[in-house]
Amino acid sequence: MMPDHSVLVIVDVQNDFCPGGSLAVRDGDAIIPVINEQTTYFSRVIATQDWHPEGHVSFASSHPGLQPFDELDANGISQTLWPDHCIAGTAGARLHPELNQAAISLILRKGTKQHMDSYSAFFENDHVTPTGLHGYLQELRAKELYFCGLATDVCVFYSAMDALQLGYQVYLLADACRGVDAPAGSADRRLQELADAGCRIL
Ligand code: VGL
Ligand code: ZN
Repeated sequence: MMPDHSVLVIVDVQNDFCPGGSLAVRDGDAIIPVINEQTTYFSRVIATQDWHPEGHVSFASSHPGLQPFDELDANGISQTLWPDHCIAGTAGARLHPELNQAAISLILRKGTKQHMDSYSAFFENDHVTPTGLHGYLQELRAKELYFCGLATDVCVFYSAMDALQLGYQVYLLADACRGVDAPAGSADRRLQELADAGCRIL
């Protein structure tokens, strides 16, 4: 059993990021048994959900003439455009049904504002506006954070990077993550960036 100050953070294991979803990550659902096993070792497990309003700034469909994976300058913040995904309250936004939700004590929803995206579990994409997760973890005296989930090169990456910056000891459970990896090789580069910044890849 892991000590009480170690927390498992499950990032965005939602239907839309799994096969059949609107922004499916290849083999995204293959990590679920691995994550479920990990939950048995932690006394505290939290999860995040990407949770967007309809017409969200990150949706290509909100920008006539632009396509998914195009880039946009949204009020000074560079924004990759995606297919519509994880619309609040829809089936695509639900946690995957095979994920062991019984183990999860907090679910944090992010990306809820129309005009700003939030890849990280800690800060919105202005890198300033907090989600509240750091305050929650501080009150619990959490010191070590173990990250897993989807997608390695987007929300897991930005969450783990912010966690390092905030002073946590950060681990990434590589077998319990999958990346969008477009272009191919970008997920591995992100892992290397995390390792260089002090994240331990397990
Ligand atoms: C994510 C793209 C857009 C993620 C969220 O959870 O990694 N990726 N929104
Ligand atoms: Zn999103």
